[in-house]
Amino acid sequence: MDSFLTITAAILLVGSLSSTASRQFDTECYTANGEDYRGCQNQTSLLGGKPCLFWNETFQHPYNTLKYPNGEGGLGSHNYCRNPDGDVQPWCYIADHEDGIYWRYCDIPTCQMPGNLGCFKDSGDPPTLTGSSQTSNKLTIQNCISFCRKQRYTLAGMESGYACFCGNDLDLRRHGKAPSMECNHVCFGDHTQPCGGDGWVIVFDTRVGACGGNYSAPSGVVYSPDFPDKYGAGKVCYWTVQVPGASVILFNFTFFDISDQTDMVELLDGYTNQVVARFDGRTPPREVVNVTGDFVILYFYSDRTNQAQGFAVTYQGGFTHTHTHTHRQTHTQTHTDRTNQTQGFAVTYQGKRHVDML
Ligand SMILES: [Ca+2]
Repeated sequence: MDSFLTITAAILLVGSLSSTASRQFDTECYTANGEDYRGCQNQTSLLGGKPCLFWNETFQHPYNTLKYPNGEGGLGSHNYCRNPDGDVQPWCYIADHEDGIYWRYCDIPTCQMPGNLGCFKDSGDPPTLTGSSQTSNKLTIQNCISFCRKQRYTLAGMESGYACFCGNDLDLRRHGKAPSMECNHVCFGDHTQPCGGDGWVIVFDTRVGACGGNYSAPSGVVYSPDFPDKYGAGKVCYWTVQVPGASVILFNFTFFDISDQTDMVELLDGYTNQVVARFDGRTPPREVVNVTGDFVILYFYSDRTNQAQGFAVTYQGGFTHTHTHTHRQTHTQTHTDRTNQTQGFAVTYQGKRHVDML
């Protein structure tokens, strides 16, 4: 826990030093179905939702802490929404039964993977996304994204579990965002993924799950090839992350599922091609990786056997020279911490303020 707090403090410090990095990744979920959600929403929706039952009291149901005593699926002595069974979104048991249903999905505004742009009304005439389309009884989020990406569309939308629409532009004012629950019909090709609803389209950025790309924004997220599907066999992918003016780039693997040690992710110095860090099924990332400089290459390789879901990695450039807006006392403090930080993760910032920000 100490090292986790330390890392978090370091990220926050770098974040606060950066004048241009936006906080675009306030999400608590990096998977499409929120299986990684570990937040604290304990009702089915924030407005007028039903209260969730405690997982250590739901012994009459299949998911409870007696059956899963070691925190599997994020269960514990709490009543927070979770997705322990690979459903399309987090859910919880509720006290009242309606038509024999004793559980409900949770609409969690803070749980939306980067690249999922949201759920939108589709009246069909004209469709919300006006490019190519196809239908498939094997539809998954990624095979729709790939279909659209190959035709150079920037957006891919899934509807009713089997329809895929492509487009380049989404008029948010005209189409108005809907709660995630409207878009949680299962994908016909993968029942753990949400693929829109009847008259509702779930829209993704087609960069999600691409094999390679170039990133230059101050912060961003890179997903493994084919995410949220399993990565394919025999993949060799390179992404460049070049943040002009950054003195350091931090990489945080928010999701990591690689099942063997022949598949791997590496971070290389973009100028020297030296490997800075290497991770595989046996050596998963355990802390934030801090790469000095402004240019990093992310590399992924998979062999022919044992595919898994892959990874989500966020990056954040650090700009050590931009502290003109900080107050003098803070300035001295950040300067000291920054010096420590470039030597690794030696920052021990134990202020409660940072804990609260978690
Ligand atoms: Ca493999």
